[in-house]
Amino acid sequence: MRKRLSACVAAGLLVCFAVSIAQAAESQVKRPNILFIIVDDQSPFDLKVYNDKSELETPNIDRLAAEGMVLDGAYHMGSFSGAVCTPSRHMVMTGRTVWHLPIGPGQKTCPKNIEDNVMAAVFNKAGYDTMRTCKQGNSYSAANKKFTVVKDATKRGGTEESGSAWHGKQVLEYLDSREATKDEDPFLIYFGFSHPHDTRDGTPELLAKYGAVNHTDKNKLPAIHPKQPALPINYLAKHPFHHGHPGLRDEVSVSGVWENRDERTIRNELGREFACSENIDIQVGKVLAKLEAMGELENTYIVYTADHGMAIGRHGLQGKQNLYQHTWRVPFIVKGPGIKPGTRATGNIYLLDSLSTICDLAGVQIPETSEGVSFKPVLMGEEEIVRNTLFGVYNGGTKPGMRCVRQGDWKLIKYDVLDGKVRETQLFNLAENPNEYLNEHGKDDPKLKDLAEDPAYSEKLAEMEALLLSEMRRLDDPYRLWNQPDDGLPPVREAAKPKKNAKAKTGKPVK
Ligand SMILES: [Ca+2]
Ligand SMILES: [Ca+2]
Repeated sequence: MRKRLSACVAAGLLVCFAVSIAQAAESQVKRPNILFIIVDDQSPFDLKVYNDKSELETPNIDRLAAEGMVLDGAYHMGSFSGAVCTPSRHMVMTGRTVWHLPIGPGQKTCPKNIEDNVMAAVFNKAGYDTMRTCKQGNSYSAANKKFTVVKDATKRGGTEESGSAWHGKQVLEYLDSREATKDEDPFLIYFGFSHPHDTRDGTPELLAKYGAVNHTDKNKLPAIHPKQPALPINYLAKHPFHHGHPGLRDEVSVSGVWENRDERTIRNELGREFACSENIDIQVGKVLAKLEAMGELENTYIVYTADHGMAIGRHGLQGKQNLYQHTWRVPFIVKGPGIKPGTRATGNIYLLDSLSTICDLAGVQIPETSEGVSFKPVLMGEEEIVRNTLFGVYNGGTKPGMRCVRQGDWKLIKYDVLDGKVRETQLFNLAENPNEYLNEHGKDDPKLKDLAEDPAYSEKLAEMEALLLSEMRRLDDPYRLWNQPDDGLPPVREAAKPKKNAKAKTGKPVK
């Protein structure tokens, strides 16, 4: 009897053992899915995970953060065009740096075969099913077309059909069809939204929640409402000097804001932004629930990010054409296999690192044309950062434009615009002054201001100036600022087409 019992136990154990081996083998062959969520124009400081004072409610994004990792140092490298979306989305699709894109002043350095090496092309070759939905325009259409299933349309309305729910529906229907056909291939879904980019027409319920209205009368100010979000912490009624892009759409003609920077306008517009952002969160929640129901949630890397940040009253600015932290930084949250829940890291990543990183996570070969750095080691808790120095540019207006550089706690921003009429330098210690308060914010604490004019920091300023120049040289910035050597650079011809026999350069990881 005893013998029989132990034989039974042994047999049972054997079965268990065999089952767990089979499960292990299955999980080894089952490659992870990628769900890449990218919203249009969102400051990280709108989200509670980056700013606990924010009134925006995003339970599903909070859930991603609680089950994954939040990166505090995620940046977009910048833009040479007022349509900041366009270079940003080229960087996401190619993994190339801002002066090496297939568009813009550095296009002659971009390899001709770049379209075979964009995000969807790479994952198609690796046997992934690829699908996208996103807004149309201000994007990289040749790369977008490479997705096997494309459901693009610009949806910035306040209804199910005209707003963010439409993008969510495309993903849900795609997942339904995979279920119906029992498709077992891994997938890459690029889940883009058209909001919270203006026009920020929210749904009636969410607008009411944030006390906002879809303000359209240019001759009136919107009413103040107690439910509207508070003014941003670094709000100014006016930026202290001209940003250098006369007539810039985002600063003068956004419906509901125009050139107004008063409290009523800004709080109403933030309420609209929040209404649109919460609606996005609702759609994200539906897709997470669907993945869970399909049993795919645990085997999916989910990225949440934006193409760049946004001002909306911060520093007296409204648009995305500046290099303060609210606009240079992007939200970046990743959940997925091997990522410890509820963790944070600095990262020091660029959005353009996304391609190399999702390839690395999926075991897909990183294309040689990508200059991005995989930050998988950060996600796996093995490293805190992937680079020490970060560079940013905005020069879609007058040239050479704005530049910034960050290293450790220190950040330098320079403005050389309007034919030399504006030549400004700002120096911030972000550990002490994370909101980048200027003298105009009127803080009593002498640390809470721009330190560029303070002789006590002249050595630090010189160090940061040298660092900026070295980054501009390293990244092939075709411009120089007033106080930099010209390096014998030829004048930039803005509309230059790539030369027929231009030698293709492959990419190297950019630290
Ligand atoms: Ca955008
Ligand atoms: Ca398939």
